[in-house]
Amino acid sequence: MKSFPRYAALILITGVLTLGIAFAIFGSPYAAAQPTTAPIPIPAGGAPAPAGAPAAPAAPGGTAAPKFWEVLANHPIDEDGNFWMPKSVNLEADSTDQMYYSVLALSTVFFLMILIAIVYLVVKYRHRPGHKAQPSPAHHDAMEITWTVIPTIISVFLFYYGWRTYIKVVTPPTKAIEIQVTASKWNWRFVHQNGGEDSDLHVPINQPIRLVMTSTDTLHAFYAPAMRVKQDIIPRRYTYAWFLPTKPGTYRLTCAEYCGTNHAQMACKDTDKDTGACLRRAVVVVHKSMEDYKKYIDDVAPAIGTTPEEVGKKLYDKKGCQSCHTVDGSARIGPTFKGTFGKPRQTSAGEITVDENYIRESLLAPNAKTASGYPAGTMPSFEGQLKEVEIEGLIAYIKSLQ
Ligand code: HEC
Ligand SMILES: [Cu+2]
Repeated sequence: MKSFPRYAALILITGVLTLGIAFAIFGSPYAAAQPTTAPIPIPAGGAPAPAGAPAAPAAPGGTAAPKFWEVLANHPIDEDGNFWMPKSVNLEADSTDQMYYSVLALSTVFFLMILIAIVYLVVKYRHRPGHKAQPSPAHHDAMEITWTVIPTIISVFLFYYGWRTYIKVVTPPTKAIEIQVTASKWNWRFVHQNGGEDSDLHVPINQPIRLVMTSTDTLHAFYAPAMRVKQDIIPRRYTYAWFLPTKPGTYRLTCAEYCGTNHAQMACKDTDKDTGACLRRAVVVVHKSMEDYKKYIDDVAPAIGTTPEEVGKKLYDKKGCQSCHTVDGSARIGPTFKGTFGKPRQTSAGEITVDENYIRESLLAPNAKTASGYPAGTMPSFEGQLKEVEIEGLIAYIKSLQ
């Protein structure tokens, strides 16, 4: 085996044979793409709250008792795992994990083999008195064929396995529970099939979940480590991700594409007043049953029959106002909403009074008058994103915060 063409031929033949055998045993990589789980359709249209429904029971302290899904979302992260990564709770990611651990094991074995050989040979053939350097043999056919054929088989098999896994990951099932995802600076918006929306992602167990994602501003990325899903989100374009959750719980959800100041705190729910650190980030909640998921989406369905103030309070959370504003009097990137209504405010257009018209203008054309002492051009325009009743709701909510 002295010539290059012979080596090339050896690698080619071994490679093609390995690939052929992999196809014969495991089938086409594309065949694995369609998940077998039957999807459950979600009924369209949210259940409106009955007119005159009694208010939620008040907890001691005057605040409404948290809903079951709020309790789940506020629950500490449930992920367990090992030194390498959190345990996968996505059925479709198991093959990815197997691949990862196989490659890790293979690399370890080869690393140790080579390392031991090097140490052994360095010691054995070290320079010492009475020993002369000897010319090394130029070729050893059996050895060269061995170290060509075995690595070729391993690499081609890994290639096949990776191909198959990749196809599975990038081909979302056409029938799945579909959730629209809009990423923005700095919020997540998950809209369910009944129109219900939230900045946490809630999904049922044992169902394929398909995310249809876009961004309103810059690049973001959806990353749920326990689901092994990481996908860029691109403005003016849809990208997809999908997973099949297998274990109820509360899991991490982060943005994995640097998108500005609050990148690490997209849809932060609770900020430490002193340090500004985020105390509760957005999460993925896997509900223990389809019934619980349905109850949840009914709860977050577009509100009919709630007071404008309640609508505004909900929107404050859902539209991500809380990533720049507060309701407790402390300033964030933007002014607090507490105690501002009816008060004078210095703006780029002189002193004005914070009233309904000013709030409306701030929502739809935020740059018309910029509050002095705050960065201009930071407040996003919600033009086209808020219904009339929602603008009213936000105004009513800000008004109520005296
Ligand atoms: C990306 C950060 C950001 C987000 C998100 C955001 N705002 Fe603002 N907002 C600002 C900044 C900064 C200002 C002050 C500068 C200005 O007036 O443009 C401001 C100003 C305002 C004002 C004028 C307040 C005053 O006292 O002068 C109102 C009202 C307002 N925002 C409402 C909202 C509402 C309601 C939402 C959610 C639907 C929201 N904002 C989301 C950054 C943000
Ligand atoms: Cu982001």
